[in-house]
Amino acid sequence: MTYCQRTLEHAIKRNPCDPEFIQSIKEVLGSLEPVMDANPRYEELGILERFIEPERQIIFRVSWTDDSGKVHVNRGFRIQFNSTIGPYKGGLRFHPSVYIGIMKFLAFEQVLKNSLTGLPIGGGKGGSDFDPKGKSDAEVMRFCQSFMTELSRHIGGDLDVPAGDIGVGAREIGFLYGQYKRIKNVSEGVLTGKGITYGGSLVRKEATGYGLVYFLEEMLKSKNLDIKGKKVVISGSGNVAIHAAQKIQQSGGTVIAMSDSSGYIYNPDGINIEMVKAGKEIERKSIKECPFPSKGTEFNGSCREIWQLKCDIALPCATENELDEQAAQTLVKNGCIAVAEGANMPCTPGAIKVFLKNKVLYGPGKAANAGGVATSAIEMQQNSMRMFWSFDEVEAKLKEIMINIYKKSSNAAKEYGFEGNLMAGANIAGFLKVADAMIAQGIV
Ligand code: NDP
Ligand code: 2IT
Repeated sequence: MTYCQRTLEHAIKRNPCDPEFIQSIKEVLGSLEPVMDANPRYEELGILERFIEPERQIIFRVSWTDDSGKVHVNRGFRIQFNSTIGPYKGGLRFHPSVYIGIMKFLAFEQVLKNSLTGLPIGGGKGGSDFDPKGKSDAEVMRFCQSFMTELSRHIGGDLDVPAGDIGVGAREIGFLYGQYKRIKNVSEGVLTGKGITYGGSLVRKEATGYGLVYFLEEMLKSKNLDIKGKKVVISGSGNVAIHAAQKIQQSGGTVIAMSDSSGYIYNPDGINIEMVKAGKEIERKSIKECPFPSKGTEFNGSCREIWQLKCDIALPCATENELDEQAAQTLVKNGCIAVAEGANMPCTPGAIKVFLKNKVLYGPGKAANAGGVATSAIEMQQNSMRMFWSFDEVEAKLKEIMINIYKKSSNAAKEYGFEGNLMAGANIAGFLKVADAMIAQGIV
């Protein structure tokens, strides 16, 4: 058995109830065989065993009262996975499906993603099984205040800097930040995705979706293609999906479908993204309830069937394992040329195999969606300097970072015998920076 295989066995034994975490470890270790062969020091120094073990895992009770005075108890998490190259950094997810296994997989992915950005940020993730859907603003505020009362003991501008993820947007970040400041009595960049009036950065809101499209452009360029005239299917209709859709339109593509957990909307001539944005982001409705003023827009009540639509490009931007092997085969059969992941781990291992086998351009989430956290790091830079950069300045930095991530992933793939496989390249490039810094810092 190789070092990577032994490490996987070890991980499975130690995390028997965390399938998503094992899935993400397995994918990464699958790319690292040639790296371990080329440098036996990694094994001598136990790098992989250390790399897959979170530095710290925090689980806490979050009690809060609803508007009728009834008491509720949720579970809060923060996984501080790896701080070798900088403070822990990564989002908070509020969704009923949250449990420790999802938190660990997201934090593990974040370590590699943050390394790829080239910026000094370590990896972490957190959240709660609290469901913000259907709650009043006052209930969300009380929950956020209770959550932060405990979390504030464990985070800080130079220690651990959370941000948003599923179910955590501008409203939640505002409530969380207000409570942190009240408890700690300091104004520091302890969260990113803050409002523009109190330390937020321009472009952070748009960054994951825009960055995804910049990455996609690089993927297409490698085959002398571009976005103009392409039909694009995007799953999800949250922060990532909406801004990816906007950028696709600006680049001359047509977004023919978007979804949420209630189903998907489809219009072969292009859907009205501003209406989706208004309905989902401002009115907090489900996509089923959004008005569809553009003629010919249809609704289908099964969100997973979105991949059956014929398209040139697919951008999964909702959640993990939302695109399986069968969906991948349908996309290939329908002539899809590129898939770039806005979500974290949205394609199952079976789906990825289908894409690679059929030479569909495939952009893995840890590279393709890194624009969000990269712009978070740019927000941290501005906070540390007490500066505020213009939209154009931040967007130019984001674009450069995405192009560099593409180059790093593509070059690492080539160097280690995986030419054309951006997943392997992203895993290798992300790993090498952290692993070498771990070696420099001794056995810790
Ligand atoms: P949002 O909460 O803004 O939107 C999430 C979207 O995905 C909604 O349309 C939601 O539908 C849908 N969705 C969520 N869970 C499910 C599910 N189990 N089944 C079907 N649909 C689902 O989150 P984001 O846009 O921020 O996040 C989307 C993805 O992108 C996540 O994987 C996240 O980890 C990843 N990501 C986010 C970044 C960011 O900066 N925000 C950065 C990098 C990655 P509904 O409204 O019906 O619940
Ligand atoms: O998955 C992710 O990269 C995010 N949710 C963004 C993390 C961040 O700290 O901006």
